[in-house]
Amino acid sequence: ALPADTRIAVVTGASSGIGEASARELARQGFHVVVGARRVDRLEALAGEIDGTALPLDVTDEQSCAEFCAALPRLHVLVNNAGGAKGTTSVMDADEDQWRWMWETNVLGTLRMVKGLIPTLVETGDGLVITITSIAALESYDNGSGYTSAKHAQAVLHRTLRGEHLGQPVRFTEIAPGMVDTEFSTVRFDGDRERADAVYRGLTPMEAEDIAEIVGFVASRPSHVNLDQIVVKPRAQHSAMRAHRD
Ligand code: 8X3
Repeated sequence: ALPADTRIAVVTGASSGIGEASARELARQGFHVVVGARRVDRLEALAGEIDGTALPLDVTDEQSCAEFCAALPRLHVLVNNAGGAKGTTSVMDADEDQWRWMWETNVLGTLRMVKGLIPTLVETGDGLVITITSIAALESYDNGSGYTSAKHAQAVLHRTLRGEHLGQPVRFTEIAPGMVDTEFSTVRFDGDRERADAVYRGLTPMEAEDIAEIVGFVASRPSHVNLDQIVVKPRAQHSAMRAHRD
């Protein structure tokens, strides 16, 4: 059972990276954090450390989302963090399975979680939805269309909610990071560490904690303040395709 007198936060994709760091940050701020992800071992270890609750969650699975959401009678903060990229190919060489995975995790995953949890956030009386998009939600780049299109769609879904809930006690913040050194590139390149490491070579990327601190800042603003959109990159990154490397 969830503690009765503590504010509750949900973080999806919480088994590593930005999700895990955000869960730790929200716990530090006094939230009881319900962490969701597929990798239950890592989730349970994390929940133990932050005195939170681990619940299995696969955002690509409707049933899994429904069961997860049903376990939350009240909620203050939802962090839509689950997502990712698979592959880098031109549109002409697009792999439909990779596209399906990216649209399922980033777009439909977010859709399922907001449909499942916004009623609870509103009913609780002071809700906040933070969606972690990407600078890929703001730019297009060669060989990235499966990911950039999914991130654009996820961001537009998120921004639409802001208008559709105007007048209700729920806030909406989009955080769009550039390069963060997490499992992101290892997943994108299917476990190829060499290629993944090359993404961050010669520059200092952001760390998951850099984004988690922003999540914490957003979650600690007073209820009448809505940070709509935060774009954040390493100093050495100008845009998705242009970075300075030593
Ligand atoms: C990923 C952003 O800059 O690593 O979401 O392509 S970047």
